[in-house]
Amino acid sequence: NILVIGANGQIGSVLVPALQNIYGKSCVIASDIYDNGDANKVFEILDATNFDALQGVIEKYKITQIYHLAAILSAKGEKNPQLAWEVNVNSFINVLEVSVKHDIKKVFYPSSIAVFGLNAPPKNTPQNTILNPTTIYGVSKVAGENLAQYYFTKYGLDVRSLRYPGIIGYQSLPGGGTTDYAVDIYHKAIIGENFDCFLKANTELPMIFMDDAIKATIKLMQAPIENIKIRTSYNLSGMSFSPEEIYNSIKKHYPNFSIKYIPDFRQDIADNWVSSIDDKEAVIDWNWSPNYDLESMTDIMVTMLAKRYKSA
Ligand code: VAH
Repeated sequence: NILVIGANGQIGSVLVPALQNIYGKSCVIASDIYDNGDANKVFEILDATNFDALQGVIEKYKITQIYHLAAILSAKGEKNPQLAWEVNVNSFINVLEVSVKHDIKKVFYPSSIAVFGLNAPPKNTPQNTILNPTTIYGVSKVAGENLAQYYFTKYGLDVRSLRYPGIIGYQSLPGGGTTDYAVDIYHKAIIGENFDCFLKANTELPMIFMDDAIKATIKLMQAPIENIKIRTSYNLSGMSFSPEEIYNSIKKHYPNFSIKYIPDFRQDIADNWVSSIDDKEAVIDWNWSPNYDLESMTDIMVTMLAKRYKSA
């Protein structure tokens, strides 16, 4: 059975149905610190910073794989660094420890392009470069990547990881991220409101459409173990764009849509991130290739969200 920790989050909300489609509903155990009432899944309330609670769920459902998606993201983390460290790192250490103890076969760990700072080449950032993140979120993800590699090397635990770019999808709302402007902008266009963007027009960041992020996650986890050469975390790239570029792609559908750029503290976070990613190791090791670019993503986002708001 598969346990998804943080199942109600931006990624978890989409990954759980994707895993249910592959493995069957009864084999996927969704968990989070709160129940969102969606009955379409096997659900357990779980705070993974509590080792005994985590162990109890593992034993109750005879878990053999864990997707650990619980985290406090970059912007929210800066408001409470201690809590972000506790949630992001202590929960992951619990997952690693319980996985060794209960012979869990595979663990997925989400890292992020937030691990890169100003000492990494900003364009086509390579897999192996200096990681000097400026957010506690990025620091916690560098720690997590090295913990993953340590537990693989020392215990043979099959932990696999992706450095997700900013993820954009229509199925769920993100929370507390610096790239989340790129989700909110679609919602504002569709409900006919203007958009106040908290980043400058030319702030180019690495991004990926949700369906590509889910495809990459499943491809990585299903790859033969001998193909996995990176045991910290794989660079992953979908596309890169700036607020101005995504605004212009939406404007083709909503000619009257307007935007104002009002940078806040999240501009400082974005200014310390890279703008595009070289993910050639993912291409070579497990045949990664994204399906979506900005235009095809915008077409789907606009179509799906317009439907959602019409039926609401
Ligand atoms: C954030 N969406 O903005 C996350 C992600 C690369 C960005 O880590 O914090």
